[in-house]
Amino acid sequence: QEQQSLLLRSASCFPLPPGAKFSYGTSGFRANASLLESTVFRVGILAALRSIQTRSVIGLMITASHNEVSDNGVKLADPSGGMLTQSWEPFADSLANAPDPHSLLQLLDDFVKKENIILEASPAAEVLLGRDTRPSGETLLEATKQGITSIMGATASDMGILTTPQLHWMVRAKNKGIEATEVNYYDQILASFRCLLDYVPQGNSSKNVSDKLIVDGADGVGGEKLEKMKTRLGYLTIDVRNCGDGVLNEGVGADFVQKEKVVPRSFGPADAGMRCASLDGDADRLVYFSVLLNSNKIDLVDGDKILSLFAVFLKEQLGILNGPEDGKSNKSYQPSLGVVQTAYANGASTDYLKQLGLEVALTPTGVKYLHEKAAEYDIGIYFEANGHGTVLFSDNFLSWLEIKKQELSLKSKDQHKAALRLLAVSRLINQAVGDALSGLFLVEAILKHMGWSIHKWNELYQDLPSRQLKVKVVDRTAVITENAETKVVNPAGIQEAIDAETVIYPKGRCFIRPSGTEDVVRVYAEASTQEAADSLANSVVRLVE
Ligand code: NG1
Ligand code: ZN
Repeated sequence: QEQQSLLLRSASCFPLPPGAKFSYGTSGFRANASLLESTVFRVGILAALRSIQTRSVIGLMITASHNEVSDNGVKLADPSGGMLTQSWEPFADSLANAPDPHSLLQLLDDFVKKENIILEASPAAEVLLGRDTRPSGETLLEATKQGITSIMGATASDMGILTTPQLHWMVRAKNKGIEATEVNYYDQILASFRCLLDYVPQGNSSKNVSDKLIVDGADGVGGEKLEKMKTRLGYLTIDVRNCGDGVLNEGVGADFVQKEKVVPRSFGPADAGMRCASLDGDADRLVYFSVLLNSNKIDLVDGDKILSLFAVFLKEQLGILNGPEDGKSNKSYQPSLGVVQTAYANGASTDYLKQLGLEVALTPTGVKYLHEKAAEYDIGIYFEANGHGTVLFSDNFLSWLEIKKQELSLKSKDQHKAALRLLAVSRLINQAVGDALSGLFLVEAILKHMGWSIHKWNELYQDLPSRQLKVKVVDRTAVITENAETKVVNPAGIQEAIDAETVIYPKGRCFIRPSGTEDVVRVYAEASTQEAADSLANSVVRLVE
């Protein structure tokens, strides 16, 4: 009773804006910030319920990533640090769209019964809160706290301004009983980074890899955080630009750089040839690039190539670990290594990875699908072409490595080092979600290990020319796909028409899918020349219209 009146009272302070319709997509709820107070209040309630049900700490992040600064958004992190379970998404939708406090209460009542969530006798619930640098974040955070505390016994712990992956990392750590402050995050990343540097092969440590990295912080939270880590890097000097003085995501950031293939603001001809990286607004995406001579164009090193670099390195280390001296005892356990991509991965990257002898799995677009698939391997590497990705290590494999490490310390120096490197990678790279900062330090450590410049790295394979277009349609849900979005099953006949266009072009590949975040159907085409890729994409756009 007391609980009900508390909910009714607080809900009446956050009315639903007229005409608004919210949907919990692959990136949570997103909209113009002025529309979101009722949404974040309700997601606060949802987070408290999830915490009670799972008896764990839940994360709530306020961000709209690479969207313009006037937008904002909210998403939840589950106890493992991953995305909110898909089974709760429909309830999140109905909750966000409930027209008034009474219907909200009714929905909550029904859901709590259905899910067997016992509010009265429930243990304390805790929700960790984070937000990016958007000015609207402060007010939205207050509304969120009201939502959380309108469930009796639930507390909100405000972790301040964070990158999205930092919050996910904290949730994961806290639920494992590990200390989970921002400083712990930096300590863990930097300690494992330095460990990898300690084991760089001697022949390579002297190679001429530039000690300087220039980073575009997208005028968001990532640049700020990188500044805090900068002083503890040893050989590496990082020049952070777009660190918050300009407008967030405007002409800057990983999304801009990857889509436009030109230099972000504050970069120019003077940077030609340098190793550069770009983060997105909440620092969960990372791409590298180098500026072309006398031009504002760039050579893009995208998520596919970061994945390939990680794959080469990890495969090499597994090879050393399985070394000849230890052939017998190893037969009992062969760790599995797999990579996961989406249909947007450049075809040249997929060919390259297969040539390396790796198993390449394809999933639909959306981090939750990639992450889930990657978790099936002992070492699972996943990346979207846009730069979101990470490397997952299975608990089994990590325990085995710990034992192996002891064994090998007396036997083989090389194998021992490989074990130490793999353990360091598992601590450096974020196990909860794709993380631009931890990804950046792993890239830097591997380039140093290999003795590779950004150019050498970029030459692992050559990207096939590609074109991505979007078509505004009345109802994007009319397009239904299968086989990881590579084949259209509805409307009938479209796939045959796409195939008929595609065969005209050497190395042609093309698919369409409904966007999960915008009201459009996306068209992706690839072919042996840019003209051919453009032409294929345009023909298929005409088929969709
Ligand atoms: P949609 O709008 O479903 O294509 C976009 C990105 C995804 C992912 C999500 C979430 C492309 C082609 N799509 O999804 O990779 O990042 O946004 O933010 O880049
Ligand atoms: Zn992001």
